Amino acid sequence: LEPAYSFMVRVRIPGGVLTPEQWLTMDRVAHDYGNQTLRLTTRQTFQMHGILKWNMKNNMKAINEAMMDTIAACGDVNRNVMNNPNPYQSEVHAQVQKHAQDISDHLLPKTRAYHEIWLDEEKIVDGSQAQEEVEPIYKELYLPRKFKIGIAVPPSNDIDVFSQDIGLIAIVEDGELQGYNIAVGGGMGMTHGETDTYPQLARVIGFCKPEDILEVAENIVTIQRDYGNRSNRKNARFKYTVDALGLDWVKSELNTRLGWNLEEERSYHFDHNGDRYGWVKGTNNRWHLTLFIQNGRIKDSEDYQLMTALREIANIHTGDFRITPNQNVVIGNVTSQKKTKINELIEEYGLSDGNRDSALRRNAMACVSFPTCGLAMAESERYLPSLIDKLETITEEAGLKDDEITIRMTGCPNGCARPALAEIGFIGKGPGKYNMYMGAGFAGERLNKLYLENVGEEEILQSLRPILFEYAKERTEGEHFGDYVVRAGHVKEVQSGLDFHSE
Ligand code: SRM
Ligand code: SF4
Repeated sequence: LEPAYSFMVRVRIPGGVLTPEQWLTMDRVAHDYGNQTLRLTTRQTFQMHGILKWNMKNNMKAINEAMMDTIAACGDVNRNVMNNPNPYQSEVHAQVQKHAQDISDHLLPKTRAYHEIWLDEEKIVDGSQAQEEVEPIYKELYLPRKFKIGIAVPPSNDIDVFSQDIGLIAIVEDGELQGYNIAVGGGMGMTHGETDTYPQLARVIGFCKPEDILEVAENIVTIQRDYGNRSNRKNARFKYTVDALGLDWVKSELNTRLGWNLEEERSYHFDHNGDRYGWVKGTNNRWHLTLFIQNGRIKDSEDYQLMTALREIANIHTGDFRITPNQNVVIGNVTSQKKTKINELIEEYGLSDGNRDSALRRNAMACVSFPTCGLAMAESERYLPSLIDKLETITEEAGLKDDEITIRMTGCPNGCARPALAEIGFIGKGPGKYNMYMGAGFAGERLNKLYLENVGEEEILQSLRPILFEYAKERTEGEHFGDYVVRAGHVKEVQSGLDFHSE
């Protein structure tokens, strides 16, 4: 008898945009084959947990029949391409979304192995033919490590553009997309106790026109393919290649490979890296509603029928769904007529558009961690909500109820909820113990710094309480928490990942 091995499946959805029919498919397969929950991820897609080995093939087929797949959602290739769901500027969004989709398609491995294994496509049996299956971009060895690309549309940095291997910043002038600033060498992962591993910010090296974006992305990927560290996996991400060879070298190598030079970077400004909740009207007279989904977990519980509610919305919705980079969902492109019906469902099920939750909670994210993540050292998704309950009591007392402070927690230093870019970050060390970091920029433009090591809940609350009260009293007009704790000297400002571990 074979043991009941169970798997996690991650879907590829560039920019997180899907149709109501696709939403309904995901809902159905989660019930038929998964653990009756869906998990929205920090890279704008779905994960499903608990799929038994003998259900895997049917599960994959059902996803593919709905015109989605799981190709390159994991592995040493380019991962799900992120894009700002941008309900405010729908026309630009459509263009940028197309670029996210094109980059994703262009960098997709060309092998048919996936189709042979999961979709019963006929196998290539002839040896000579098999040898001919060459990956045009990845070649024989693929990349040294995973690779991530995201597009931000200022003023929103919701995709955390500086955490990406390639971060693209859309430059929009007079409502027209001019092109992209190109940032390289960001990433979040590190290993506790190994200071040659660190989170790093991507840095802008230039600008290119929209029509050149595929060529630029491909050539950056091939630089990492050719120069990335293949002997030490812990230093194999592109950020280490960039730091080892230098930004100037990367830029000049890229220009050489392109045969033309990137233009000077254009100016841009980010306001925030979180989501903006509630209804907004887009430029196309359609409405967009961003709903708050705590830590991206979609499930039904006795007092909150979230999964059922979203299914009912999908049943009547004629627009699209957009998974956000902060694990939330936008019900997008809603007509005025459908808006009334959707509002009725929101009321009936008591769904939260963020305004029913505190400013602290709607700016918080946790990675999956226990019980499904094999790399977890401490709780995250299951624990952060109760820590926020306690922090809310403090922020209310301090008069900070409506103040937005970003909090992110991960169960280990891999950084899946991008904790090094949170004004208050918690990174799991062991059961009930976290390293606590403070001082990142509210717009995701600065990393945070270690404040306390290996602390439990009591120490976390005891140490944050006076700082939050002090912040409420001492802050200057509009000053964010992350900026304040740096100014007040609680933590040193981190200019680059190379300073992340310094005293
Ligand atoms: Fe992640 C590995 C979950 C976004 C850095 N990540 C994992 C695995 C697959 C654990 C494993 O390898 O066995 C986790 C599955 C847990 C589970 O039970 O479901 C996992 N990562 C997630 C998700 C679901 C977290 C979430 O709460 O949403 C995110 C899925 C993204 C997606 O849809 O593609 C997720 N992971 C990230 C991000 C954030 C991002 O990409 O914007 C990061 C940091 C950014 C970066 O890559 O630098 C991230 N995950 C990692 C790493 C460390 C990589 C490194 O450079 O060291 C690992 C471990 C590894 O690769 O060896 C990892
Ligand atoms: Fe797992 Fe660590 Fe990623 Fe959390 S940060 S999901 S614990 S790998």
